[in-house]
Amino acid sequence: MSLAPAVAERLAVQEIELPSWAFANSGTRFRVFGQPGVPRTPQEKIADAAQVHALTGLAPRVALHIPWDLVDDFGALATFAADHGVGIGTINSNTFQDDAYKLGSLCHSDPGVRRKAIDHHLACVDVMDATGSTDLKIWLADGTNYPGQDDMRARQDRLAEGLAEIYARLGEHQRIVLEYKFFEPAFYHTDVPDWGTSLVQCLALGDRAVVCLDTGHHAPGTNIEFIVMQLLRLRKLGAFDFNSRFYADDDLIVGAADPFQLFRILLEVVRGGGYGPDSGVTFMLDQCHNIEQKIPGQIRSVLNVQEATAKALLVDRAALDRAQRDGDVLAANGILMDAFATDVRADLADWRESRGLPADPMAAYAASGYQARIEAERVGGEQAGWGA
Ligand code: AOS
Ligand code: ZN
Ligand code: ZN
Repeated sequence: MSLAPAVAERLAVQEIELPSWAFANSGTRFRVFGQPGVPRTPQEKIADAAQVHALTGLAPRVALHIPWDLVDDFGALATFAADHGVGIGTINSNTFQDDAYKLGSLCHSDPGVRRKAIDHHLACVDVMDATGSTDLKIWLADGTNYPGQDDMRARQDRLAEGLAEIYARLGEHQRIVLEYKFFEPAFYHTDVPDWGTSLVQCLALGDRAVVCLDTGHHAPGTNIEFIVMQLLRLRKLGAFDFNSRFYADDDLIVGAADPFQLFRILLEVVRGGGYGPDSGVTFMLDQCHNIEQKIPGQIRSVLNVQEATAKALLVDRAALDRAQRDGDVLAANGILMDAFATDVRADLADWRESRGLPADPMAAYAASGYQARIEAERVGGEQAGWGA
């Protein structure tokens, strides 16, 4: 069996952004295990990401994190990326690692801290201007640990004010992508805990403010595909941070914990018009490879997204519509399960070969000698966030 031409064509437009921090050392709060050959500079992270794209054809952009990827000349960094066959994707801000942000950033009760946080975001838009990036991703660690610690309502108002100033600085082609997360690092309340809060803040800003859904940011048992459906219905889904979780915000390889959930999410993406470069929905990974090798970890991740997408595209829509109209519960469910149970791996290998890509990108990377080269050449790679 081979993929229907329509499915093969749609797979060809898939683009998944890689996070620069996935290539750096990372760990838990207990230990960061260093790995040989990890990048020492933003340029080296981009070079590693370019390997993933060269072997899979799926990852044409690298998302940066400011200040982790700070350089003097971002225009030159974009040129460096282009020379390596990739572009600069989403710019991720960081208002969680400075002492000033202990009690929050855009929501902080001190106007001086809020000013610092707003200015940081304005500087991130400068980076977007210099690199051609169109998305400013805002994830806030803001929240409180104890009831009464701060006024939740006032914090929401301060957030709206700060976001409005940042939004006003955006160019016509640029967007704010506001991420939510139900807990951590704050444990009593979080200022953007859920898609509803992100949505109302985005609605107040305007058309170029959209929600980012990180698949690891929900309580266990949450029906994430329902959220995907609703945000697409409202044209307010702007981006995914894909990863897997078993317990909390585990940032594990996407599709590793629950491939069926990933399939169900992608079904709603396809159903709701969220698939493809013109859909307004950016696919990004937000992962850390704490114990596994990083470049193969990213290769596995984009392949997992592609595999789930292929299965979602396989669903016989006409038959499904019919079964749903007829109220045929088992037939409708069976149509989905048939697509999910289809083993598309050999077809995807053929698909890759037909496009001049290696049939098995994992094996091709292992055979490429790249890993041995970076291990020999790079000494002193740092932890994500504290390098560069
Ligand atoms: C944090 O939990 C979020 O997922 C963010 O997307 C964050 O910016 C990312 O993990 C890198 O720090
Ligand atoms: Zn995220
Ligand atoms: Zn997260």
